[in-house]
Amino acid sequence: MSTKFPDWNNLAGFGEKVLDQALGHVGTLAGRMLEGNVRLGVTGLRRAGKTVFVTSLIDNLIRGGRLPFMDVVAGNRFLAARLRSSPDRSAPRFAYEKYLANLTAAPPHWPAATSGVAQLRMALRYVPGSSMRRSIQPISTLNVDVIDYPGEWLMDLPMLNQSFADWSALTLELLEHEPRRQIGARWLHWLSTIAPDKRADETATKEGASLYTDYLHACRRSQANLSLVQPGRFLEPGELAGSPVLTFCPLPLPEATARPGSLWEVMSERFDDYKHNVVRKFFVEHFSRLDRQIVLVDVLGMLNAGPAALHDMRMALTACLEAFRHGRGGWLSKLTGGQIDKVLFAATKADHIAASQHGNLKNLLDMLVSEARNAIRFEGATVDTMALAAVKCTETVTTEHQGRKLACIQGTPLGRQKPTVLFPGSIPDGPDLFPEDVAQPYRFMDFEPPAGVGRDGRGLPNIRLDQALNFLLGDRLV
Ligand SMILES: Nc1nc2c(ncn2[C@@H]2O[C@H](COP(=O)(O)OP(=O)(O)OP(=O)(O)O)[C@@H](O)[C@H]2O)c(=O)[nH]1
Ligand SMILES: [Mg+2]
Repeated sequence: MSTKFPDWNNLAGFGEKVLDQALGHVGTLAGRMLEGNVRLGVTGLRRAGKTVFVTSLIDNLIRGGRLPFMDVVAGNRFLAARLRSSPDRSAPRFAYEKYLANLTAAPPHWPAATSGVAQLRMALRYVPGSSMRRSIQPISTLNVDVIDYPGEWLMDLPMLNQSFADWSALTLELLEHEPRRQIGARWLHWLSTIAPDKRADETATKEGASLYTDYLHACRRSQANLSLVQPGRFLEPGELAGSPVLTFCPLPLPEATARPGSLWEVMSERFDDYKHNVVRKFFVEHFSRLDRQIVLVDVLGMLNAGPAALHDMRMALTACLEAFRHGRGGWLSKLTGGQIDKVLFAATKADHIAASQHGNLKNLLDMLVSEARNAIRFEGATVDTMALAAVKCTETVTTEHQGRKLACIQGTPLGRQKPTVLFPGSIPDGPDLFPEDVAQPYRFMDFEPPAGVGRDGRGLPNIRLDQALNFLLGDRLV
């Protein structure tokens, strides 16, 4: 039997390989450890443009050809973006591929309305900006979890700090004014037929909740396009559709103390159940874990709907913004940890107006969120506002009318086949938005996505998406 001596040269080579591999592993591990994570919340009331915004954000990051003002792109440091599977299974995946297919189909169409929360993870690869960071890790990764959820759910937040009696009184006060009084006439009539301190009967309880839900839907469908609609899950039930937890409504305070088993007590218990098992659950599972937030606002739709809509949207935004206002140090921080440190309010669909009007659109949004903005800043978060379009469907063109130059837009109005040039109207630069002598001062139109959009492979055309992303993620891509 011959004894084989080890080949020391080879062994040394083998040792080197092992060392290389080990170092490689350490490198990968260090890389993983150095990977950043950021959870970005995208919210807004129904039809604000959340689905289209998230689709365009993902598409533009993957293709990277239409984000010139993102610092990481401008500095030639952005390498690529990829979709990744999310380690978090608490929400369904955002159906990016389906929505992009809708937008880029022939003919293109907008994605259908969505409900509930959806999320998606992307990994962004980039070269760090500082040489020190580059020497530790030449290529860095930022994992971005995008979480799309209805603004209606956010509006429920103030309920957590209210009793059933407080909430009922506030809600009933709103119904003392038009247009709500008329919209809620059937439910108000039902209220006049019941006695909250009398024994609850399940049929009456269901009838009250159902009439109240109809009232909320009618508020939103109304000409005034009312935004302040609570509880949010009555309109956007998500997975709770048909659940008994949604069977309650506000009641007038009974004169005598409500007895056990009374309608007041039953409704009050269900309200508490809703607060604890629905509102609190959403805040703990999703909202509390967000780092950054964009709130999309359809300011132009609100202008079309008139002064009642403006007033209501302001109240709705104030209710939504409670979440950020008490994010640090307040009662909510005990629940959420309050870690959102950047909030962007964005007026969507800026392509519905000429580019020269974008400044006024931004100013109007500033005015709508001014109170909350200061309060959020006071809590330590950075806040900004901007006018943007996730998918740009028009071009600004200048035409002449009776010797005057007019800033018009060219695009295909919703439901039509051919592009046309039209004057969309303008937004005043002051607070006098609804002059008394004009019945309907605004008629901003909706547009079809442009034919062939996305085919150039550069990412969906947009307005200021890069600036929005720079504000929301730029400091994490340095
Ligand atoms: N021109 C234009 N229209 C837009 C844009 N974003 C949204 N829209 C319009 O707004 C509609 C609603 O957009 P969505 O993204 O579905 O809105 P959402 O907030 O997800 O709505 P829900 O799913 O109902 O809550 C679309 O069908 C388009 O008509 C945009 O950037 N430009
Ligand atoms: Mg949607």
